[in-house]
Amino acid sequence: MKSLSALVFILCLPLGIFQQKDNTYLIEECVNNGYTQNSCEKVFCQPWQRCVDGSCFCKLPYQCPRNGTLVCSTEKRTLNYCQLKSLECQRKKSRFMNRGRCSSQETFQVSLKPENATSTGIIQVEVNQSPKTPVCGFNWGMNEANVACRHLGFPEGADRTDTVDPKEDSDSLECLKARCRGIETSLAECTLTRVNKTKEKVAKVVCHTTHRECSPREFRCVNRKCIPSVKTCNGVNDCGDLSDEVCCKACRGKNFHCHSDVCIPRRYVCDNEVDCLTGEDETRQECDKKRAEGNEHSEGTEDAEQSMDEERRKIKTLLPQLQCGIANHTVTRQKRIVGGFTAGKDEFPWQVAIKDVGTRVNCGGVYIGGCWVLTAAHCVRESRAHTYLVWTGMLNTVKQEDIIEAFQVVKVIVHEKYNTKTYENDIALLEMKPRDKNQSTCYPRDSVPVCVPWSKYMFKGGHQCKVSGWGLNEEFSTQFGLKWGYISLMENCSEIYGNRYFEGMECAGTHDGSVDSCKGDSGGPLVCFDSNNVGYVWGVVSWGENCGEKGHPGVYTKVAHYFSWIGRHTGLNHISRYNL
Ligand code: 4AZ
Repeated sequence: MKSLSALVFILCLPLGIFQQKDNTYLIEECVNNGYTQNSCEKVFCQPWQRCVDGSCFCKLPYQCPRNGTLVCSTEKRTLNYCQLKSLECQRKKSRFMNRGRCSSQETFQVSLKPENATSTGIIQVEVNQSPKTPVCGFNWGMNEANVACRHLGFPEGADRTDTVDPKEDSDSLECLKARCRGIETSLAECTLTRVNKTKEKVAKVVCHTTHRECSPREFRCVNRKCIPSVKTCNGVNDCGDLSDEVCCKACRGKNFHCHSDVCIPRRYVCDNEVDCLTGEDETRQECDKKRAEGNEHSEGTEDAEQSMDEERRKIKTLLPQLQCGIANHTVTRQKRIVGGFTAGKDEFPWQVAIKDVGTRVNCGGVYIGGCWVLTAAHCVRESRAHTYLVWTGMLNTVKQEDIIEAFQVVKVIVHEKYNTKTYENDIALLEMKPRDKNQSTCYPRDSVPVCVPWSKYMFKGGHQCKVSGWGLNEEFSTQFGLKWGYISLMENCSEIYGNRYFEGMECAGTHDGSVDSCKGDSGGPLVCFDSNNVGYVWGVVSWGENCGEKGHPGVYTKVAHYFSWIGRHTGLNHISRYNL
């Protein structure tokens, strides 16, 4: 007996430690940041919200698209769905009641059974004075339970779901099948289908009321609920605030892992709505893969029009989107930046050259829209604004092609914390002067703005991106034609450059140093492409230990780190690709 218990002890000990931390799925440093469904560095905001400094904030109703389905609020006001959600988002009491204009008959009430229950019981719905109907136990999951609890006034949602035998509820011959996305605040926003209840179980919830310590085998949600650790990274929003799905190394089961380390359910893949920040859930490749697996999840589409989810998607498509990051991808494979290729026309339509009076072009820059150019702080001085010219539409610095335009610079904004010794915050904005006096914007011909990344989670180590510029090549000779090359993002910059590496910097290069930026490329762009080939300026060429040396990648200013800084100066509307 003694030896057996010792054996059990030995077997259980490592298992216990393993389960306690659950390092297989969760990323601890990320969990510590407390990300939720409101963290736009991880997920898209709702269409009635917008992203400011990494969090989703409520829009004002007038910022909603005008057309859209009219709905009725619990306060009996007729407005469109986005307007209603924006009002509700701002913590006004009113919420969704039904589709269509308000009329006198409509009601929608949710209650618990037994009547004296406060937070636990069977869910009953009363639509338009019809008798109270229980919700079916079929497909009753955490998404639905969280919505039901929110509806009942428990903002954190449910602790558990449960189903009970119909025997306990003999007075109803029907039940309502509920299907929610999980972000709704009222059961009326979900798809509700009335079905004959023969042997069906009915839905029961335990709504979250008091906070408690979580056990070692539980995950503590940001909203302080405890959920079993095995339910993290499973594509289901068990927490109700999504905090169990946004810091995942990998996803359980067949659920989909976004580059931003968010797990989304398999059924969101190839559903015509982009869920991952960089669009990888809607690529041809993923759609083909899903089709090959067969349509296991075809149910739920037939009555989708009843839920407000479809309307939410429609609103998304009606929101304006910034046109940025689209280039020609005709690869001109002409030999030989260091170890790169010569660029063809329209391949880098955001690349600009910055020319100081009386000197050659010695810095690059990148057009981000409006009259704004992003460059390195070490390339410019605020006091010399009037001496700079921004050349756009240029490929060759000696051939004076007629596509080239020169813009004067009205303002240079160098980052307030730029350090000339350490190159910390090596970033600056140039405001060009519109050539036409009557115009307030610049529209450089043959130029396309690059998109500005709003989240540091959009691209990560190993991703191949394009760096471009007129800097020195591998023979250290001056280049006249624009050169470019593929380099990979690296996450071990602090190991390479030690105390010379600071937050807001990023290393990128090739393992053998064969492709690199060099003197003269400074201020120019390192552009990463998302799954739809939309380009984002991930880095600005800043510094490095020599050029093209193995083990010494180039160092770039990490643009995502400065998104708010850029937005503060240019106006967020100029640089936000989504949710204007
Ligand atoms: C420079 O001197 C410079 N290899 C730019 C980039 C790199 C090194 C030096 C990165 O402007």
